[in-house]
Amino acid sequence: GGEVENSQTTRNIVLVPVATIGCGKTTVAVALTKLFGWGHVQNDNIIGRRNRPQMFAQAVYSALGTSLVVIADRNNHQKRERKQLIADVLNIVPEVKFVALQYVHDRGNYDNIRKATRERVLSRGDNHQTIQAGSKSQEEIIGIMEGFLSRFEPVDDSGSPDDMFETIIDIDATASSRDNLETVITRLHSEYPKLFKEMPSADDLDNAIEAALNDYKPDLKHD
Ligand code: IDP
Repeated sequence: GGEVENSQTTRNIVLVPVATIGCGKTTVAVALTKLFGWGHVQNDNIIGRRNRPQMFAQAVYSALGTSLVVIADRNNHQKRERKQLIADVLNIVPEVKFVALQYVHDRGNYDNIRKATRERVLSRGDNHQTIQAGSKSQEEIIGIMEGFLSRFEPVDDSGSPDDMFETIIDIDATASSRDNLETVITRLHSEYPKLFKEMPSADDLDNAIEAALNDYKPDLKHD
């Protein structure tokens, strides 16, 4: 949609992180829920083994019933996952707008991304929704992380499915979650001003990230 349409948007927005393990997407998602009361769907909200991708999309749809904005918190690092999520949500509710939160993965920057994400996950990995660090060796964890890195497909809005994103917000995977939270909020505010009543202060952002880092108790699904 165009500018006028966007400036009137107040609901039915799905934020779709595009990331690998340890980028900080859950931390930013939790901070956003603390600041704005938005919905947050994680894979570990999904019970059972069958049809998990469809159930994830269903949970996103359900959360839209009570929240203006819902964060679809999984890696969505391949086009196949993004296509499934977008198609399944649109199938239930056609008027949703999708916004990518892309943790940029330029191949030339992989060593810096490895350094940042490993440091975060290996120091606090017991609490990770995808990796239970305590029960795995460092090598196994690094192996799982490398799998996500090698499969990562950048958002490419010149074709399907990424041309379905109305807005693409690029995020620095090596930056702090505090800075990335600000990047996301600033850009959302410029695209969808009606989403916000009062903008949070710098202190509010600090506090939301600190609380997100402290609260952190997800669980251990592998998808
Ligand atoms: P992910 O959802 O992208 O895999 P998170 O689970 O949010 O990433 O973060 C991975 C780990 O790094 C968590 O233990 C989290 O508490 C920690 N973390 C996230 N952001 C920061 C940061 O800015 N500084 C230090 N640690 C962070």
